[in-house]
Amino acid sequence: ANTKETFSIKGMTCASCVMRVEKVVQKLDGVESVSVNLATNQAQVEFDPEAVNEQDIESRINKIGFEAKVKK
Ligand code: 9UX
Repeated sequence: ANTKETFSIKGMTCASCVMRVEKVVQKLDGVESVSVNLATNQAQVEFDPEAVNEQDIESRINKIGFEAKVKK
């Protein structure tokens, strides 16, 4: 079953940042959907926890220059 987690993301300053994050996260195997909110600096990601985990998602976002952390 898919799960949905919220991530806080530091460093996004424009709409293109949002697009960049959404594009790379959406491409990860196991990710069903991703929605980034620039105003709140948060992303909601729906994914299959058997295919991809929170750390994979954080790492992918960090790799393009932001600072992501899952919210517990
Ligand atoms: Mo906007 Mo973001 O000019 O990585 S794309 S700051």
